Amino acid sequence: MDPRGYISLDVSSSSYQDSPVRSNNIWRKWNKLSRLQKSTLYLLVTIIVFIFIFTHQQEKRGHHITETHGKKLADQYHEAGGGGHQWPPKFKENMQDEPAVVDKTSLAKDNEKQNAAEEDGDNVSGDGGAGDEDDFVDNGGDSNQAKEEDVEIFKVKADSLIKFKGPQNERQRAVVSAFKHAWQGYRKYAWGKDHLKPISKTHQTWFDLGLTLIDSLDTMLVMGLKEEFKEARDWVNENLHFTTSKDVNLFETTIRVLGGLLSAHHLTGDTLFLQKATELGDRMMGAFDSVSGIPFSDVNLLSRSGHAPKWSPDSSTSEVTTIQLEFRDLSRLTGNSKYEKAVSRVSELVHNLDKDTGLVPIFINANTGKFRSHSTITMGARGDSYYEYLLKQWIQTGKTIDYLEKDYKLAMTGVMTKLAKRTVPNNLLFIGEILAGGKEFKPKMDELACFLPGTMALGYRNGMPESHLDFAQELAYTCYLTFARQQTFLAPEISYFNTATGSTKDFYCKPNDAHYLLRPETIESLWYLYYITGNTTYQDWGWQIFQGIEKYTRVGGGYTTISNVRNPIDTRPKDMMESFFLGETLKYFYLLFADSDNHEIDIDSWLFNTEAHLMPVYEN
Ligand code: DMJ
Repeated sequence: MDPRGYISLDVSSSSYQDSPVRSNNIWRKWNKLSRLQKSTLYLLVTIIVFIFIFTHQQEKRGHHITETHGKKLADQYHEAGGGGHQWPPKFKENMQDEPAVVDKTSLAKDNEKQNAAEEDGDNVSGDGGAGDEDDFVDNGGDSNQAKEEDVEIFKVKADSLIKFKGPQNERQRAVVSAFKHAWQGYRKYAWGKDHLKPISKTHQTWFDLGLTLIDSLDTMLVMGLKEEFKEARDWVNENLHFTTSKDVNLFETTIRVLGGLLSAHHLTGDTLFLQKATELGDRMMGAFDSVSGIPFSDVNLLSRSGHAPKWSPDSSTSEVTTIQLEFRDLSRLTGNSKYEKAVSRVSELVHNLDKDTGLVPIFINANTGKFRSHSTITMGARGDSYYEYLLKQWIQTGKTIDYLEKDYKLAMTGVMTKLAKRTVPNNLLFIGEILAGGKEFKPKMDELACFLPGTMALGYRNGMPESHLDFAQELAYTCYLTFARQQTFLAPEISYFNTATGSTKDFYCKPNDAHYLLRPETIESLWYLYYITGNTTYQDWGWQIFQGIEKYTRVGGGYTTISNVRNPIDTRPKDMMESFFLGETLKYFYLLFADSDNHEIDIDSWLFNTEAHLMPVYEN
């Protein structure tokens, strides 16, 4: 014992050098210690060890507490309808003004684990039958199956919600007022139904999925119509169910409903839309259960089984190749890769089929996986959006899938060399069709084909040759003229072009093709061209067409398709307002009329699906 009353441990002479001499010294000193000194040292060491173990335990318990708390939050979130797939819940529940940074990295990581569990035969999404409540059950414990290095990370280019300002000029205000008129009619006479019949003031049912309401959701957001949007959102929450035994068209339901819901989710962060989109996506997966992997055109949402349409054994080529943006986006939002895998396979199968300079016949068989030989090649109905989605898929995936770019480029060469011709007398550019396996050229162009200038301009924006932009501008002019040369300033569904020497008229339309269905394609192309070139002539052309729509299609109950664009005093209204009029036509008008310094949607970060619903561009 130290005379000063302390237990003194003299370690000052200890050397830090590791030598036998040093060990002997320590041992000698230890032996010199009294029993009390030794016991005190034992006690000290024991206390240090105890403190170490205790601290470590606390740390572990801390993690456990966080996990339990997290699980509770997840449960509450799920009970509140938040969608158990999204843990942690990074998305905002409702439309809010400040931007939300969406952490899709952690979302994808979490859900990739679910994929691993599913692939191991543990199907947590409960595909077993109709109305399966387990579709949104949190995957909970099975998550440790995924290896960190297997996780694929998908990042979007845009990292925040867009703040839409509402109309900024007279033309935009006129479009919003048109939208409100259409919406009021729909709200009053056809609420929650597929389409408004604005003259008889009743409704039309196609798939019974509230098509007009869902097609309109993101248009209302773009136009800043918050009140209307909120009411529609409530309808989706309370009334959008997919449990009726109804055959729906896979393509139409995907581009309008799945696309509309995903877009509303992207623009608001509201998980309700993603929850509904996921349920719909799950119910449509049965369409892919064919021998070849090419989907059937129809699927029953209750039984989840797919089948060919009643009128043909085949699916349309454009339909099976125009579902990829939406299903891929759904996979990346939910982290469940099954949707993307199914549609990527379709694209790959079509990629591997023989084509004429990249051009595809319009029918394909779901069982054989082959094109119907000798079917028509066209940029119009049943062919159109195959080409559009080659380009847009390539952009969507950060330009990482080479065959999409190659197929698109080759197809555009095919368009320019095989389908494009010029009229007599004015040398106007148009695109016709190839019939009977290449034996016949038909100088006929659908209004639907007028999407092509917009797509080619977008391609140019993304690195395609300047000749594509030149081609797009010329073709857009012809499309514009199909409107401008009618007294109603509205285009017919189909135009025929004269190429024979001595012709006095560039194009004409047949009585049976003289209807205008409120279609958007030309307006869509004008918008892309205005955005990309800055040329305000495209706005002026659009404004003229808008006047035609106001004058000849507006009726008390909304807007109607008409049977005859050729005679202003005998337009023969058809009593039908198509959902794409609100989803596409009015949206593209509104965007087209934006002032040049006020493009609210950055087209390098966002894509429009073929129904004008917004999908983010991913970096890979
Ligand atoms: C829309 O449903 C889509 O744009 C589709 O790609 C083609 N047809 C209509 C609009 O005309």
